Amino acid sequence: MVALSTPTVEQFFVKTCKPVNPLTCIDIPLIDLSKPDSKHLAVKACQDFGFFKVVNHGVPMTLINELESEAIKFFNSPQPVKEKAGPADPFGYGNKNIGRNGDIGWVEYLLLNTKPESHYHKLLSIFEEHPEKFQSHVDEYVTAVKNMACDILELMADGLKLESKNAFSKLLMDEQSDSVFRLNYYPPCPKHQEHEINGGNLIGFGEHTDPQIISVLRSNNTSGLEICLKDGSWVSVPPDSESFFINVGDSLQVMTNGKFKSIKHRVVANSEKSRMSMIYFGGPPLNEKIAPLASLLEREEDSLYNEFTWFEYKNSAFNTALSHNRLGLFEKISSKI
Ligand code: GA4
Repeated sequence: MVALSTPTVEQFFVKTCKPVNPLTCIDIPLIDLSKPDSKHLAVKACQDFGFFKVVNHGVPMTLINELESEAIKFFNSPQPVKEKAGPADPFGYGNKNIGRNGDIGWVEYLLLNTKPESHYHKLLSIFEEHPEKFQSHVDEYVTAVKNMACDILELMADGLKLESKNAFSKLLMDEQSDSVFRLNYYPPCPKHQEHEINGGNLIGFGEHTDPQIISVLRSNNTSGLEICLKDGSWVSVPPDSESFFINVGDSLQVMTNGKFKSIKHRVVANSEKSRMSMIYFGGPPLNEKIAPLASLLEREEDSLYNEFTWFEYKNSAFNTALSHNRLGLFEKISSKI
């Protein structure tokens, strides 16, 4: 059990990584969902990076903007009002403390269960005036983004030539799918002298991979998101409020026997502008067995992972620190030699 005390500014510096500047420049893979050739590009992006940007996604900007402005209104409300919706374990409002293992970041957030109506009691205390409006925008947004995530997962399955196109998407479509929706608000961080001296940045959300199958992120136009390339260098992702960014999660890496990469990413805080992001984490039902798909194992190729249920993985993941290599525990010994 970790005691939660108020963190000092020094604790937020990125200490563990190579200097952040100058960042490597790469072109983030771009998938246009209106183009038929996108399945090959999506597969390549998942193999090379585990990350890509999506345009022509069909999610209405009005819905995105409405939800964003309601969320901003919430994060700008007085601290005691926000605290009424905390703590964020397992769901609710969180401030600087992330997870249960002592991680901190320059971030405030709302963690919500995606099952419709499941938050109504907590939302009642946050949105004293119109909780139902916020709830219905969350439900509508989550449904739209989940549908897009399923289209993308079907595109991937098609690109991988799987017989069942819904091998991945059926896990999100299942009524018991254990998915999560997160609103992250990164207030402008204090300018700090050390900031200039050691070239470090205040950390908004520390480096980690996402445990689920797929993550769908949308942010405002404030930068901060960085992804880690295979050579360990960090790349800043130019924000684009009209597009979505997709991450491969640990569970999809396992189902593809490591062909798709679960990407390490983080968010650095910005001293000029606030950053607001909304992320849908598409997860399988708790009792779902996660293992490499038999049809994806090439002849004589060994499975790299021991089978686990999502419940087992989630339990183990939630007891680790953010930057922990969570999949390591489930790798087959033979594949480590
Ligand atoms: C990362 C992805 C999602 O934001 C999240 C996070 C969760 C949390 O904030 O409680 C975790 C983190 C995330 C992985 C390791 C554990 C659990 C914080 C943490 C230290 C909601 C999730 O599913 O896993």
